[in-house]
Amino acid sequence: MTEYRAGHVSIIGKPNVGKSTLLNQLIDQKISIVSRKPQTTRFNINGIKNSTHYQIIYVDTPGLQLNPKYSLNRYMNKEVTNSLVYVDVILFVVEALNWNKFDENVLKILNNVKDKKIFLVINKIDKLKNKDDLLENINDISNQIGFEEIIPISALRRKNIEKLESLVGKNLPASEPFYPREQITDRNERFFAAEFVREKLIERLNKEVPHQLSVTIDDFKDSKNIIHINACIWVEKQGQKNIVIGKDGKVLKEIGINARKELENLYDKKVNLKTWVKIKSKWFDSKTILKEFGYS
Ligand SMILES: Nc1nc2c(ncn2[C@@H]2O[C@H](COP(=O)(O)OP(=O)(O)OP(=O)(O)O)[C@@H](O)[C@H]2O)c(=O)[nH]1
Ligand SMILES: [Mg+2]
Repeated sequence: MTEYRAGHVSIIGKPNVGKSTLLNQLIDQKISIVSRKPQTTRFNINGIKNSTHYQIIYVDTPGLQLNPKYSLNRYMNKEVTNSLVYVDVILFVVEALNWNKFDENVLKILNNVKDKKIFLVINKIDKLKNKDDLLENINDISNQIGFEEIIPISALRRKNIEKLESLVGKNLPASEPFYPREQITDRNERFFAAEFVREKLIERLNKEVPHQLSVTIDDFKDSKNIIHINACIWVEKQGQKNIVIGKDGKVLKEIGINARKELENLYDKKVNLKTWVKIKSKWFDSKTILKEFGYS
């Protein structure tokens, strides 16, 4: 009889390489927000995948930043290093043919990790024009550290996702499952409400504003046929508040509609989402406010 295996698997890498896209594909459900802009993920999120022979708990982490400037950025980096302590396998995600000092920075941390299996996951291979270039790239990277496995994938196009899962499964220790089989994440519904509103904000706004936004859920009432959610969008300055609201409230309305649609999909229930925009100066550099906003 095959022994049942279970364990934790951290997904780490520099910002924007596709870690959250990969997590969502690995568990066949969108729980981690994704965007074209770097520094989208701010919290570790567990995504749980069950099969007959194993339970894999993937931990999506924020993109590791070089020289984090504010308390928020330091918190995000800490989330990454915290995850490395308790996991069995680490997926080091890089983007094909796009190795730079930010990857070097991740590698530096991995060089200090002991007794963990590290996979090199080369993502976005769908973007490659000449696949032969990849071989050279793999050689360059794999000379720097002993990887248990090296696997090229496309998270977006689901290329090699099943193969990656089966390699991960084989490398987990024999163990009882950590979570009930029907559970897919450790995060609650409130968390997703805040995150999906934030995703729609990142999508809609220009590059600068999203880093200075946070979302909290003031009220979450799950009644029989509908969920009522009050979300507060925190910005840093009046100018940003004006941008988020838009002329005649158009931008905020659009964000609200898009977030509601995704949440209705996720909860499989009708959602009534109300949003407010409030200002808190320098919130991202105050440990006290960060705690109030859920960064703890
Ligand atoms: N072409 C291509 N694009 C991808 C692939 N995987 C992810 N992307 C895109 O890359 C961008 C970043 O994806 P995310 O999943 O948010 O990246 P991340 O590593 O979680 O980013 P942070 O949370 O900011 O660290 C998005 O626009 C994705 O659609 C892939 O396999 N191929
Ligand atoms: Mg992410």
